[in-house]
Formats: sequence, C-alpha cells, structure tokens
Amino acid sequence: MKTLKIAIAMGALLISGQALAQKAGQTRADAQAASAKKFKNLDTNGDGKASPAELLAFMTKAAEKRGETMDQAKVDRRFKRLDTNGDGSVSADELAAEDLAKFDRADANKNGVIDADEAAQ
Ligand SMILES: [Ca+2]
Ligand SMILES: [Ca+2]
Repeated sequence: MKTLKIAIAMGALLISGQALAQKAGQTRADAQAASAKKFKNLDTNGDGKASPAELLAFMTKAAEKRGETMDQAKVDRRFKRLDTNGDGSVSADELAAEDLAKFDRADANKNGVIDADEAAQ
C-alpha cells in the first residue's frame, strides 16, 4: 500500500505534535496528509483507533523530545478534546478535525495556503 509506505518513511518526522506546526507554503491538503501520518504514529497497534494509552505514549515521546515530561492529566484533557463523539477512542477523522481546525486558524486569509506572514505568527 503506497500511502502506508510513505507514512512509514515520514514517521520519524512526525513523532512530535510540533511537526505539524504550520509552515509557509503548506496547503490544507498537506495538513490533512500530515494528520493522517501522525495518526499512523499514534495508532501503534494499527486497529484504526487511538486509545488513551496510545495517546499517552505518543504525547510522552513528543514531550521527551522537547526535554519535558508529560502528565496524565494533560493527556486526559487532550484525549477528551480529541474524542469528540465520546466513544472512548480517537479516530483518524477526529484527529484530522483538530489538525485542520489548527490549519484554518493559521490560514487567516482563508486562501487554503499558509502564507509567509501567517506562518510567522
Ligand atoms: Ca490503536
Ligand atoms: Ca471517538
């Protein structure tokens, strides 16, 4: 599967949530693709759902990369925000909804691309 191969190749870049920081020139489609890859990293057992334990592992790894620690309360809050349908797991769509909302906030002039001045903010 081509997309899976790409996801594995890009995986190392996307461990951290920071990897999704908006960059100049990034399109909404890029943001969507990056979110899908992030989900693959998050869903370590590959069942298509991110469990609280998977989110904890993901966020802990990202925090360690920044030399920080992660606390359970923070993970719990994040999980609640992500799990918008409240079924106890985070789907790729739920993650994408958050990531695309972030993109849309950064894309101030709503042209579907992060312009240089928008990326700088
Ligand atoms: Ca999973
Ligand atoms: Ca859910």
